[in-house]
Amino acid sequence: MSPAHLPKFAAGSAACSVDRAIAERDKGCGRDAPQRAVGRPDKDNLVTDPIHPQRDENPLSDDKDGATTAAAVARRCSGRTLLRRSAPVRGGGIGRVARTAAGLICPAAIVIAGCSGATNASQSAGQPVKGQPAFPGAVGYGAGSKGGRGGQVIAVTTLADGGPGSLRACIDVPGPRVCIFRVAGLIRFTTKPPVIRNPYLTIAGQTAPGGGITLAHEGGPLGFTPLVIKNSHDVVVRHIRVRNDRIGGKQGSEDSFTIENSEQVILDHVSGSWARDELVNGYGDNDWVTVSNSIFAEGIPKHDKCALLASDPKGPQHFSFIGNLCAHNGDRNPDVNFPPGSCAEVINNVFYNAQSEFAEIWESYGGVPVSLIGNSFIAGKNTHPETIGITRNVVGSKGLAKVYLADNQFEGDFIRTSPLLKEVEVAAPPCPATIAPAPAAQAFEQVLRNAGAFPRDTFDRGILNQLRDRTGRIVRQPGVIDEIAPGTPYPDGDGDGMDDGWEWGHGANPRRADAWQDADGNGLSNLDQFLDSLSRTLSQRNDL
Ligand SMILES: [Ca+2]
Ligand SMILES: [Ca+2]
Ligand SMILES: [Ca+2]
Ligand SMILES: [Ca+2]
Repeated sequence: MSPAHLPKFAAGSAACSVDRAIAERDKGCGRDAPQRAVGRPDKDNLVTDPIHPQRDENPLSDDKDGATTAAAVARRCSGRTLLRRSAPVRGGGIGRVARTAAGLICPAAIVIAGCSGATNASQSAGQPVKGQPAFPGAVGYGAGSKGGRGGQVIAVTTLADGGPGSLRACIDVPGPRVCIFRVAGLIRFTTKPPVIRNPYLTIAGQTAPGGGITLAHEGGPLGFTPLVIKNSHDVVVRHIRVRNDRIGGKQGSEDSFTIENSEQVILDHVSGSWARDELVNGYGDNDWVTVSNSIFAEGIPKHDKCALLASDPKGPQHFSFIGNLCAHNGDRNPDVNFPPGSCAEVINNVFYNAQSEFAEIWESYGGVPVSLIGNSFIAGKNTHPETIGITRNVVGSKGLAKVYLADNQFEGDFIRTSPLLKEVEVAAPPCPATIAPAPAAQAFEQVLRNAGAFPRDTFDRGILNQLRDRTGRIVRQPGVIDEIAPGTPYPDGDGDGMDDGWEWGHGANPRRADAWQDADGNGLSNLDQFLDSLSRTLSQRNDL
C-alpha cells in the first residue's frame, strides 16, 4: 500500500489514549489481573455479564430449551463474574463468593472492579464473554453462541432453493447442526427465503469450494430478507454473502440480514449489499449478539442504511459491532438505540462515505449506554460539510444516553461529533468492552485485510479498493452479482464435514465420522478446529 493510501486521519488523541491504556494494563488492570488480559476467553469456565439488571430477574430456566447457556448463567449472576463450581479460583483476586441455586459461584464483585476507576482500564483489558467461544477468535457479546456444536453435520450439495441437500433443508432441520457446503455459487431463493427458527445452527460458508456462497431472493412479492434469524438462539453464520440484486415487494422486509427476537447470535465475516432496508438489522427482543468482521456496502436509497442495531427493542440487550466496514450508506452507520441496562459497543469499525450521518445515538427507549472506541469515520464523495460523524438524536428522547468515546478518528470535511453529545458523554465505558480495542489506525488496516466473507468476491474487493482510494459513491440501483467460481469440494469420504487430508494431518480418522471428537486433545473438537483453520486460511489470503 502506498503512503497515499494510508489513512489520512486528523490529529487526535489516539496515541495518548493507547499509551494510557497500556500504562493501565501494566499497572495490573490487564496483564496481572485475575482474568486474561486480552481477547480470548479463559478455559476456566468463567462467565461474565458486565451489567444487566433487568435480565437478572429472569430465572435460569427461562433460557430456551432449558439449556444452561452462558447467557443464562450470566443473567443469573448479573453484574458479577461466575465460576462453575469445579473451576479453580485463579490469581487470588476473585474475592468473596456467593453460591447460587444453580450450583454456581458468583463473586461478590466483578473482577475488573479493581480497575474500574480508570477510564482506560477496560480498553486495555477487555472483558470477553466467558464460556467456550463459538469459534477461536469469536468476539463480542455473541461469542458464547453454541451454534450447532455437537450436532449433525449436514452437507449442502445443491444451490437449489429447497429440497434434499439444500441450504434451506439444513436450516429447517431441528436440533444442533452444522451446514457445510459441497457446492459454491449463488443460492437464489425462488420462494420465500427460509427463516432460521430452529436453534443451534452453524452455517459454515468457509467450507464452500471455489468462490463461496452468495444468497439472494427472487425479487417481487417473495423478495424478502435472504437471511433471517427469528425467535431463535445459538446461531453462528460465517463467510456468507447476501446480495439483494432484485427489488422485493416490500421495502421494510428487505434487509440483507435480520436478527429478530433471538439470542446468542454471531454474524462473522459476512457481506451484505443493495438492501432497500437496512443491510443488517436487529429487531425486537434480541440479546447477546455480535456482528463482526463484515462488510455492509451500497444500501439502496432512499433507505440506504448500514446497520440498525436495535429496532423496537423489548428490553436491554448486549450487542457488539466490531471490526466491520459500512461503506456508501447515507446514514445508520450504525444506529444505536437501546434501552437503559443495555451494553452496546461499537469498536474498531470503519465507516466510509456517509451522507446525512455516520453513527446515530438515539434515546427513544430511555437512553442507550454505548461505547464507541477505535472507529474510523471517513468522508467520501457523498459526505458533505453538514454530515455528522457521531450524532445524538434527541427527537422523542425518553432519557439520556451514556456515550463513551475513545480513539475515534475522523477524516474529511464534516461535523465530527454533534454538540449535543457533550451532555451525555461519560468518562468511562458504561460496560467494560468485551475486547481490547486496537488503535483506530490499526483497526482500519485490519478491516481492509480481514473484513467480509471469504473468498472475497469482485464486489467486496471493489468496495475495499474504493475505501483505500477514497473513491466510489452511493449507488441508486442494485448491481449485478459476480460470477462465482464453482471450484472442487475437498474430499470428505466419511461425510463428517472435514477434509480427509486435513484429518490425516491432525490425528482425526478420515474413515470415521469423528467431527466432535478432539483428536489432539487441545480442547477444540476436530470440526471446530477444521472450520477455524479454513476461515483463517481464507481470510489470511491477500484478497484485495
Ligand atoms: Ca429492517
Ligand atoms: Ca472427512
Ligand atoms: Ca473423520
Ligand atoms: Ca482438537
